Amino acid sequence: MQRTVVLLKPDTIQRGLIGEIIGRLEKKGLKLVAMKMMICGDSILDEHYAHHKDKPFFASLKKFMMSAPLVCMLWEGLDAVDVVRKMTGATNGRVADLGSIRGDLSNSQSNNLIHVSDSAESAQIEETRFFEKGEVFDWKRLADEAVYGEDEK
Ligand code: FUP
Repeated sequence: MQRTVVLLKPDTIQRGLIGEIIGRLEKKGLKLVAMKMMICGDSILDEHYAHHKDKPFFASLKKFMMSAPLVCMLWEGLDAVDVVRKMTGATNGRVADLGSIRGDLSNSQSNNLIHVSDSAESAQIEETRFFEKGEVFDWKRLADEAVYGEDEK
């Protein structure tokens, strides 16, 4: 099984959409293995958005990400990175496909509700960036029997 990092951004908490987004991930059959609230500081955001540090929107992106707590989660499943990325949709909520989280719930490029890992490699880096080992739970989910076929587990 693969794990992917999901961060619910300040607009999600401000708009009362935490339950809606978590509900979609649960209903898809993904397994929650870590969850906490966190207010990000400068250094973690500099690291997390290093690929955008020279972009004109970098300062406002950081300000937005520090404006309220994030809900940080780790979700597990077969091909979890690709599955959750597809459920999330394109960066800009105005062009993201309907049916995706951003396409259905966001109308903005910056306030797009959710961050998800974009590859298996970044999922591992982001897991250690946002979680201590003791915050990740290895638990037996009975629903796995129903969610996956015998040959997939
Ligand atoms: P994504 O992988 O879809 O989360 O998008 P990126 O990693 O490219 O961008 C990270 C965040 O930067 C986005 F979620 C929102 C913000 N951003 C802007 O505010 N303006 C832009 O033009 C591009 C990204």
